[in-house]
Amino acid sequence: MTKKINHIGIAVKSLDASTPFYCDVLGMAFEGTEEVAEQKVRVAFFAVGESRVELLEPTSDDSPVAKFIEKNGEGIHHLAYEVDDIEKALTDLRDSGVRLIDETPRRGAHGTSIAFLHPKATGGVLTELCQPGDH
Ligand code: CMX
Repeated sequence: MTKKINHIGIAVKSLDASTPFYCDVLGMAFEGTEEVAEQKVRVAFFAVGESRVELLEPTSDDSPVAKFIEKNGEGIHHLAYEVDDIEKALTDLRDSGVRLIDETPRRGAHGTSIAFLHPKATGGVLTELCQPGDH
């Protein structure tokens, strides 16, 4: 079902403040920013081999990422696995009794389809399934 790690999501207070560390210190290639309105975040991607680091900055106080930072501070927020067929993956997980946050896929960055599994069902790791879009 899972093919590879698509990205690791890291919650930050400010993309502008965090970007230089990933670009200038770690030397990762910056791939751009995008607002994901439905998730109330602005994201920036940095390439690491065929995977990415995704920095997540909340765009409102009721963003899930704002709540995460308030409780935990900045840090690793989620792990995203790439799948070929997210609808089938969700059906299989539901049939296996895994607690889903998203029963159906939502729109993620870069035209992806995404869905989250509840951290209480995954050993404490907020887990995202991610099916790439056409671009
Ligand atoms: N990783 C691991 N555990 C987490 C977590 C995270 N990122 N976020 C919350 N939890 C845990 C909490 O610690 C808490 O555990 P305890 O009850 O033991 O304290 C439990 O989950 C419930 O958390 P909460 O703080 O009460 O928060 P909510 O229930 O309101 O929401 C969650 C938690 C995961 C359901 C919610 O954040 C969500 O729906 N997330 C999916 C969407 C999302 O995160 N979008 C942002 C990224 C979008 C993108 O990448 O494009």
